[in-house]
Amino acid sequence: MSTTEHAALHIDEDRFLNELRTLGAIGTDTEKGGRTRLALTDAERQGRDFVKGLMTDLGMRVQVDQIGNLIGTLSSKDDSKPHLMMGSHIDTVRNAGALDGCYGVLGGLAVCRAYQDAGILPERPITVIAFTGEEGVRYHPDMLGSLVYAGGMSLEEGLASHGIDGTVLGDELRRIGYDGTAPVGTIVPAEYIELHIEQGPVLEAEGLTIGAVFGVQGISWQRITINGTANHAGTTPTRLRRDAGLAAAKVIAFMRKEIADNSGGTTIAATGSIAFEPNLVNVIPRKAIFTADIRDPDETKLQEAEKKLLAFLEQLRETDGIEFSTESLARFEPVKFDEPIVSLVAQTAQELGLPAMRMVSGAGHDAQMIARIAPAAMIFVPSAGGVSHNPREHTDDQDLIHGLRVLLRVVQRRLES
Ligand code: HGY
Ligand code: MN
Ligand code: MN
Ligand code: MN
Repeated sequence: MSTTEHAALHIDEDRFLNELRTLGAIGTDTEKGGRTRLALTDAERQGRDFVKGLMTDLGMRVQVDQIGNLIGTLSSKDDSKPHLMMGSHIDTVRNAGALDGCYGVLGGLAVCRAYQDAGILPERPITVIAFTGEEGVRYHPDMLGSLVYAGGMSLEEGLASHGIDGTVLGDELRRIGYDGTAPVGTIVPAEYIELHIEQGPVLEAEGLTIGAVFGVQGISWQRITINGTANHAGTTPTRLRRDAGLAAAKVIAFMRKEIADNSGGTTIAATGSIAFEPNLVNVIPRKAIFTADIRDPDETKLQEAEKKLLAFLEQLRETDGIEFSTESLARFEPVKFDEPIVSLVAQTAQELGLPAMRMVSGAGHDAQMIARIAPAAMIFVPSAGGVSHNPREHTDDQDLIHGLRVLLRVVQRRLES
């Protein structure tokens, strides 16, 4: 691309910010705040329809693949060349912020619009994907759509995934009309670049604008079931209790105190979901079902953490007289991104006068799955207060635009190379 073409490309910033607000408003929960667009719910379908409309308006070739990934491809000077791919997700957790995932999908479309507005065909096709079920909160594991796309999970297994609400992923795809027919994973890109908010406090604390993300930490999600004995909360002496609720509480505290706090600061652990049975004020719980989300950038340390947790559960068998079982919901090793693209992100930020740092992502992302089939990297912008998965999630418009300008420039450089 000539330098004049280079200079002609501009992001339509107002339009991008409006689209982000429009998408962010879909699934608004006036009662508890934020928005909720769990994967394949009606609210997420509305979000999908909105993104599909933008792709169509851009004159993109729009496909939905068999796991429901929504794929838009912009034609180029030579469509036989390998695609440049960008993407992320538009599904959310409950009462989420407006930016997680949407920023990367709409950012990719804004880059395509810059080419279209300038009447310039990119050197190679550009594909933007909104992946199915990145959050993994309704259907496990997380990053399910990109994992199937990258061949890390079979299509059959993905479609058969059971939701926490008893639904089956394939049925819900049909119900919302996104049971696509395009085979999964057919576009293997020359590179994949994902624009995302950091969702943590690092960039803000360092006073920086851009994160050149060179990897993602390892993730271990488990569902733990502890079985005790239901008994009368008033009459049963402590020594006779087999209290599944107490045992669960001990595990949750153990994960924080003995696993996370003792790890030298790299291992983190949380229980985000818990349920007791029969879940009544005066009955000692016979059952506790809860999740363990443990992460570490180092695979060996993550395995150590998992072993410590298992050993503690075994110990509780003796001390608390309980039985237990565990089920893996997601297990992904740490991922390293493509060094040349990571360096290009850092160098581009510098050229644009934006203070940047190299960093690892604490959150999981679709990029870590596409990295299995193509060189991949991510661009982060700061999250105010490091808050995310929360209605208060916020990034200043100026930072959102800075991140987008870095994305545009990185795309141009990759298309020229
Ligand atoms: O859990 C995660 O890191 C991602 O948001 N799914
Ligand atoms: Mn995300
Ligand atoms: Mn998320
Ligand atoms: Mn994520």
